Amino acid sequence: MVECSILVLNTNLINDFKTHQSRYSGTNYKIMKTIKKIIVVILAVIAINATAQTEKATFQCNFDCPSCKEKVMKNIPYEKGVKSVEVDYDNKLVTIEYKEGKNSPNDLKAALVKLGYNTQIMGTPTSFIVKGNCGMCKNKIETAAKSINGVSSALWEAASQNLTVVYNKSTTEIETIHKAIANVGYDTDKLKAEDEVYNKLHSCCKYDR
Ligand SMILES: [Cu+2]
Repeated sequence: MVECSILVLNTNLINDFKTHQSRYSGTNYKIMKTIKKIIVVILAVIAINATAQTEKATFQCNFDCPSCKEKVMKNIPYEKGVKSVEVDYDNKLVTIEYKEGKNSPNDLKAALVKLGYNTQIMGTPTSFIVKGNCGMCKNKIETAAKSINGVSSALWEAASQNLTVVYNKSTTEIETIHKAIANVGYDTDKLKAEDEVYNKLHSCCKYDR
């Protein structure tokens, strides 16, 4: 009789375990499914962030001592969407790279003002190749670029053939800047100067083409 009841109890225990086990594995399955969904969402967010366009903006600030640079480098990276900060102390320029849609030149300007600087938005910095040889070329290339309304700075380097312009996107288009440079005889990586204009260049300025 006693043995019999133990046997019944055991059978009950086994059945109980079986039902629990199936219930647990059901729960596990649901958890796994949820985890999978979460992972897919996380991966999607990472992918979106990785492909998010970045934008650059350059600002002029009234720096008066080298610690200004440190202050900007220390604080601006904490602003929304900021990916990198460069300070050109000599020219009192700050260039900030940020994720498009996460921040704006106006908000970044406000952040610099909050740090105590009188700040002007210069525009978007862009670099492209312009062919040339000497100091005379440099002068003509930079002057042509700066003659366009909305271009706040232009710097050409003979060694790298690289021109960096800072321009206001709402005032001018990059194509206009290329055109102005080609018009004075210099080939850019997007636009070739007319042969007629190139031929009129000073002999020392006739770059290889
Ligand atoms: Cu030249």
